[in-house]
Amino acid sequence: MARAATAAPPASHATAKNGSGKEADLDIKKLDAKKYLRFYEQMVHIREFEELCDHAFRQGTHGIGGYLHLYSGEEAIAVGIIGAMDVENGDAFIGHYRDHAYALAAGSEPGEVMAEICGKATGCSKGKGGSMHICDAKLGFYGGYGIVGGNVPIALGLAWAIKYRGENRVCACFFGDGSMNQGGFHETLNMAQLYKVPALFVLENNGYAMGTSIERSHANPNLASRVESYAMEYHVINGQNIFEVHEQVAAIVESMRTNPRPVFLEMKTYRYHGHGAADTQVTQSTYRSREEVEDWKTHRDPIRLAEQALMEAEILTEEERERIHTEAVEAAKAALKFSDDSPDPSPDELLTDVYV
Ligand SMILES: Cc1ncc(C[n+]2csc(CCOP(=O)(O)OP(=O)(O)O)c2C)c(N)n1
Ligand SMILES: [Mg+2]
Repeated sequence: MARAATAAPPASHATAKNGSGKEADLDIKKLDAKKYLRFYEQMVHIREFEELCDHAFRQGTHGIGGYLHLYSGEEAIAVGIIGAMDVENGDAFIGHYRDHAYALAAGSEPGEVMAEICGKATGCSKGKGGSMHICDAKLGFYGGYGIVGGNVPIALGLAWAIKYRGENRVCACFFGDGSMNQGGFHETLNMAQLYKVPALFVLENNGYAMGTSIERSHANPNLASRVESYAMEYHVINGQNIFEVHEQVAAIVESMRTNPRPVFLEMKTYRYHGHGAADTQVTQSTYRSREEVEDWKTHRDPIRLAEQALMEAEILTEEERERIHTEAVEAAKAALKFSDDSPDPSPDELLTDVYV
């Protein structure tokens, strides 16, 4: 039997007012202030890192070739969920191609992530993967993945290994709404539930797969409800609110350790940039209106929401806020400088670490 969702998802993502169903009733003052200050700081660092990536892509002189998919607007999901995982004890996670934030949230070196995006030898995949293939196995991050939905069956394998070895770990898998119409997604969910593997399936529902809205591509736009056909437990969460994301997911992850099972999360969210850096549709407004983008940025920005709540609770001061933003800008610049100063991969490396 599927457990009830924590909130009924709205029929239409784009018109949803708060990005989720019921808002969790959280007293910020009763939460771990230090932890949420760290999460806030991480989100600001990720935002500045990505905004600088966008700038560097457009300058065209830093070596970012081909693809660049930015996560701006969705930061509370990576930070809140990876923050609920036990990286030191080997929890695993795998993402899709919008993947810089997963590595940064887990604690990867920003310089190495930037160098990978720019194709440098010092990159975390030695410059051979690029933006879509950031990977840091020592932190349990099994990588970004370019094939839509292709990472979902791999997560099943990672979770199955945990179960087979009788370990107390969990595996999280991040993917977009576009993945849910792939065949492998459905085979995976069926098997995950059948074998009760400790897999957390994290749908980042940002309303669009490239330029196609979920209403145009999903026969049932109530996405979380689709996993009822696998009798899988699911929850719908406001992905813009770090407090809601983290508190709810931390409790779910802990319960998965004592009661191993797959759980599906639908995170309601929004991406600010175009699908990839080559997609300038935000300004051209061909598949979504400028007003819609502005509305999310103004009323549902994860950083702004966290900032307001932390300041109201007198956990964050204006001085601290300014310091965090300044340091984040400097850290992003330092990461780009590290990449700029790094060599290109040597031609001798062409056939190492790759399948031939
Ligand atoms: C199997 C496959 N089909 C098509 C593509 C081209 N493609 C790349 S991203 C994308 C959209 C996916 O959107 P979604 O899963 O919602 O993730 P988001 O970009 O919104 O984070 C498509 C169709 C691909 N990479 N892989
Ligand atoms: Mg999407």
